[in-house]
Amino acid sequence: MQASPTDAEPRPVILDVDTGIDDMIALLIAATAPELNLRGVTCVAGNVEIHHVARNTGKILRMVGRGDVPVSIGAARPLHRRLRTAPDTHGPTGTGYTELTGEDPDLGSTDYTAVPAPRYLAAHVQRRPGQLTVVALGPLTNIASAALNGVDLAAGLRELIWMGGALEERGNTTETGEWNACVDPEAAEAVLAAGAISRIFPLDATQDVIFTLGDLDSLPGTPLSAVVRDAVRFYISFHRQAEGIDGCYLHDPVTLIGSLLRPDLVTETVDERLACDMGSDPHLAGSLYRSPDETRRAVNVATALDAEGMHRELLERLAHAVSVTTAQVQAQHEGG
Ligand SMILES: [Ca+2]
Repeated sequence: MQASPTDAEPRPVILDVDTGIDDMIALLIAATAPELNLRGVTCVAGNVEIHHVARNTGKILRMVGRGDVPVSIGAARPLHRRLRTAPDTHGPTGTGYTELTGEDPDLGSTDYTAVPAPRYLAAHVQRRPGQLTVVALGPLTNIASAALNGVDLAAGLRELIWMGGALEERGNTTETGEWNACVDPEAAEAVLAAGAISRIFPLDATQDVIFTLGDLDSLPGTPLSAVVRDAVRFYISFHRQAEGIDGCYLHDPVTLIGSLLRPDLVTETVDERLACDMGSDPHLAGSLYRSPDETRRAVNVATALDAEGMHRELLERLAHAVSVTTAQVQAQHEGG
C-alpha cells in the first residue's frame, strides 16, 4: 500500500453505489483508506432494488466503524426505463451468500440523510465548488438527475470518475454494452453530454484483473473477512458460469484504486468523445460509441492496468479493511 506523501489533506470523496458485491469491496476500501475523506455515499438502484442498496451500504459502513459517513438514498429506478436488477450476479439482496437483511439495532445510528442523492450532491457542489470528487460505481441516474436539475457538475466537481462502458472489450450485459450503462442509458448520455465525466474505467481496464477463491483465503481470519468471503464466493460461482473464468472481476474497487489510490497502476489511457446509445433496440441501448460532436468534452478512458500490481494492491487494501477495528477507524478519522 502506498500513501501519497504529497497529499497532506485526505481527498474529499463521495461514492455513488448500487451495492452490490463489488461495490461492497469498494466501500470497505474507501472507508478505510487514509488518502480519502469519505464525505458521503449516495445510493442508486441497479444491481439490486434501492432499499437493498441503502441497507447494505449502511451496514457495510458500520462494519468498518464508519456509521458517521452520511448515506443518501437516491433513484429507485432509471430516468425513463424500467429497473432491471442482477440477482443472478449479486444474489437476491446484493451481497451473495451473505445477507445483511437481519435486525441491526445499531443501523439506526447510521446517518441516513433525508436529502435525496441528486440534491445531496448539489449541496456539496454549492458549498465547496471544485473540491469534491465523485466516484460513480453504478448506473448514472443520480448524477444525471443532478445535471438535469441544473447543477453544473463539469465546473462544480473536482472530478467525476465512472466505472462503466466497454470500448473494445465485449460487453457483460449485451454484446457491446456494460451493466451500469445498460441499466440507464439516458442517464449515461445526459452525464456525457453535460461534459461532467473526467475519467472512465470501462471493462477494458477492470477485467484485466481476476480474483480467485485462493485470494479470499489469504485474507486475515476476522469476522468481516467471513462476510466478504461469503459475498465474493457467490460472485465467483456466477463468473464461472457466465464468463468461464475461475475467479471474478471486481470492477468497482479496481476503479476506486486505479483512479484515486494508485493511478500509477493505469498503464494505458485514451481520450475519447463518447456518447451512449439510447435507442429502443435492447441489443444496442447502453453501448458507448465515439460521438461525432466535436464540441463534446473528451473523457480520459483507462484501457489497461498493471494487473499484478492492482491484484496485490486490492488484496492489501481489503486485508487492511477487514482487520481494522472501530477504535482504529475512529482514531484515523478524528478531526477529519
Ligand atoms: Ca456497482
